[in-house]
Amino acid sequence: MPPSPDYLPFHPNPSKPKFTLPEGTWDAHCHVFGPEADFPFAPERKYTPVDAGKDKLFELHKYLGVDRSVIVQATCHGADNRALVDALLASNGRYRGIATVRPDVSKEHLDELDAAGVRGVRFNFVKRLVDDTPRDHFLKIVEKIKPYGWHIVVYFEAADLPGLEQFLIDMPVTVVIDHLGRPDVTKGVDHPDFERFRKLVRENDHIWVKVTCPERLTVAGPPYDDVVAFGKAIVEDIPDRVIWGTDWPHPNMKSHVPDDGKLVDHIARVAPKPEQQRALLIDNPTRLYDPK
Ligand code: 0GY
Repeated sequence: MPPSPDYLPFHPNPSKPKFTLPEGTWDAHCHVFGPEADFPFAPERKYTPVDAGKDKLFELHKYLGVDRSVIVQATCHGADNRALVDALLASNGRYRGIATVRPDVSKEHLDELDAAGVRGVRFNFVKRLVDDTPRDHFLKIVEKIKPYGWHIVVYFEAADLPGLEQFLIDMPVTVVIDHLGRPDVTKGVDHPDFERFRKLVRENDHIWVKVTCPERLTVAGPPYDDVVAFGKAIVEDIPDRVIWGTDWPHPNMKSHVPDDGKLVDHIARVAPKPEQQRALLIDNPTRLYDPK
């Protein structure tokens, strides 16, 4: 499968952020893709990304002022976590990982992932990215990861929340929701759909939210004015259970190429207070990914 012709590569030279990231900042959502020559993409993938290996990621983090990071396994690598593990080992303990595993995953593989820095697994429910998967598949995985103290990261579109809500509430481990639950921002921040999402995360303290991806949620385009109120609402609702990330290298972006410097600047708009920034960028991800 050749690279998708309509999928834009990542920004070759992002701007320098105006917002200075505090020391100890975590980018809690980014990916490594290949390089394909070393780490081939999964045959079952729904898109072929542009190569975006660990060296490019480390370079970007240095440039932006990011100290620590969580690399999330993306669907294009399926359940082959080799590129992820390779990047984690090269980070000398500074980075953590979220893997993808199947229900028949062996204890040896889980041990290997844990030793490399993996702290959770991702369950993807976005229909354009994965085939429909029975709930039982996920429940078997949860039983296997529970003894490691890992959590799950879930990715879904807002329209699918009603069907998933009880599953998330019943999870016996921490749940981290990707990209603000992917609201339809054209409906406005006061729409009952987003109210329902807010209620879910307010009332269930095992549920965390990633305040990420204004570039995906926007309809207006940069500087993502139409997404600010959504991120701000969640930061205000659950200040101790939010984390931030770049989502570099931004797979499947078709409308525009996100400027990672500008994504850093977006933080100050959704978390204007210094104590909110500290929680979002340092204290919360440290508690989740490197507790003492
Ligand atoms: C993201 C978002 C996307 C892709 C994936 O696993 C993936 O392939 O997560 C997307 O296309 O919205 O988090 O990178």
